[in-house]
Amino acid sequence: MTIEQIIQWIDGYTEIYITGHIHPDGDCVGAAIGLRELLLAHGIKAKILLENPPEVYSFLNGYEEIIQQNPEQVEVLFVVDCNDQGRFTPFLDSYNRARVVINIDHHELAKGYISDKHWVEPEKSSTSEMIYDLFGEETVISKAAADALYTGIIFDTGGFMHSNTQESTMIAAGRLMRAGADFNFIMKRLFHRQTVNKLMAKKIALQNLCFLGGDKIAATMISYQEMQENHLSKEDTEDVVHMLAQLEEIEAAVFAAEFSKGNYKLSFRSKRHLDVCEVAGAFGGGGHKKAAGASSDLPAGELFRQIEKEIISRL
Ligand SMILES: [Mn+2]
Repeated sequence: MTIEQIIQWIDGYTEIYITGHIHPDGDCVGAAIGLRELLLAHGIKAKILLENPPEVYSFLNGYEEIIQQNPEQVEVLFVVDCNDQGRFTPFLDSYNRARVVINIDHHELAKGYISDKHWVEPEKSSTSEMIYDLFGEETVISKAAADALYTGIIFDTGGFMHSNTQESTMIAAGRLMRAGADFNFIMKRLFHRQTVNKLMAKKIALQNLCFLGGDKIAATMISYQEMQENHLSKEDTEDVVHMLAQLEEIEAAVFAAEFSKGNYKLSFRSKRHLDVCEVAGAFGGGGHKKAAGASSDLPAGELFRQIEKEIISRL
């Protein structure tokens, strides 16, 4: 894919927006800001639509201009890092009204998801790495784009730790560093920023920890009531599944977070061969082989019994 091709797709349109998935993460925010900067380098102005972009990304140049409501007029809607129209519900209205929907993602598109144009590369570490590729050799990478794309890459690779990290990822990171990405600041901000609330989330998760499937699965949850009582946000809980996935003895880690009453956001991690994307698929979700997510309205006890069954049948 080239930026010239994408520019052809949007030729003649002026109301251009970029959105991503609900609960936007580092790759989603990074890819959106990076794409906005790339379009700007080609004289095209685009605006970003994301619901509740996490405060941890507020250092990125462009964060302040993120819009949270559907705009009056949308002609082109870029959708980054999101493979399913069920995952950008706040902006479904913009999706329905856009003349051209362009999907850019490193997840396989979900069945039934309709976009006018799509560019999908499942072997890429992150959508941000794909946007980096679009810059090509000729386009100058602004500092804003470098910080944003670096953020997206290290978010999705866990700081170059996950197996999705490739030679191309490191080359991209090196060039982003040369373009001025604040690499050590970003790494510390994303992965080594402890807060009392994050520690409380881990404490509750450890209190609720149990082992399922003959101790092959480490599972925990944080209930809606625990979220409320401890004033925890979704961001405060994001280290929990990683903490469990560090356990040497297990095959899978599962974290169920009841962010809204009666609905559990599920995070799955695989240690070795288990494909948790398939497990998440059994609950209507998806993701990658080693990291996936879903959501469920089942009561906690029943939910964990089903999760155990789905995982054990695949081990
Ligand atoms: Mn991603």
